[in-house]
Amino acid sequence: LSDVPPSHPRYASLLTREKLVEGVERGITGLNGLIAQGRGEALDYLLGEVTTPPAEEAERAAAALLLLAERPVLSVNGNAAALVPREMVDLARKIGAPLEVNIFYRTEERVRRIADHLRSFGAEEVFGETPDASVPGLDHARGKASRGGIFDADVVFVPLEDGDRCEALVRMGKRVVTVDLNPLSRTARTSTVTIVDNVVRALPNLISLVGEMGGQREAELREIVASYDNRAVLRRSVEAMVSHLSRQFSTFEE
Ligand code: PTJ
Repeated sequence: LSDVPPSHPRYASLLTREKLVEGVERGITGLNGLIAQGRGEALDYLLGEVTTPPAEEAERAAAALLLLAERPVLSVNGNAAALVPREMVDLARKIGAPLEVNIFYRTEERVRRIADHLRSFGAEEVFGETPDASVPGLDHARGKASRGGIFDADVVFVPLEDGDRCEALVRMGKRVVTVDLNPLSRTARTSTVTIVDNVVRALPNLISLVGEMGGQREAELREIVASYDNRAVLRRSVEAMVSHLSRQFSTFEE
């Protein structure tokens, strides 16, 4: 990271910014991705920049859903490609899922660059460059999808997804897992499992959970999914933000 020492208190956050700037320079991340990251950072600050207990619970349910899925697909946009490319490829390999480049501000050039970027990390199956289907209810560019990929998936992992597109996937009968630092976003409220955590923490957590839970019996995984309540988890995520903020404030008052 240019000239910032690892001892800097905001090193992790600065490193994340740098990765996105590099993503923009390489034509992987859209300029809007920088704005989205700014919003994410502010929300992460409210959480205390840690994986909270409700986020951990969501990550466990997400791992169970992905392990149980018959046709899971991991969707990658410009922000995920810049921040967690290696982890997305690793998770895909661990659960035997393809990746699909699925971007909101679509240009064919950026789709190709993201796909190449994922392949440079060893991705074997990357959909998205030649979409041959569309998600009902979305305009042409936003709805592009691939048969064998997102279009046919039963479980879709879509970190940092737009609300409209998330709703459209749910309407198709898919189970949707998202990562979104905003517990109040439409995506957060619509998804089957919403992980309110930074994608840079959520991905490593998911990879270890999938490894850990891979040996569990199917009935146990089903029980984790059945007892999961996304609304309650979102409420606890909001409460985690509120209590973190008031704890922080009381340390100033002392
Ligand atoms: O590459 P593209 O064209 O697909 O564009 C990707 C972005 C993210 C720009 C696009 O999907 C977009 O505009 O997303 P939104 O509607 O801004 O939503 C992104 C959500 O992700 C917001 O609720 C942010 O708070 C949240 N977010 C941003 N950064 C992170 C995050 N959540 C988790 N980890 C982050 N690092």
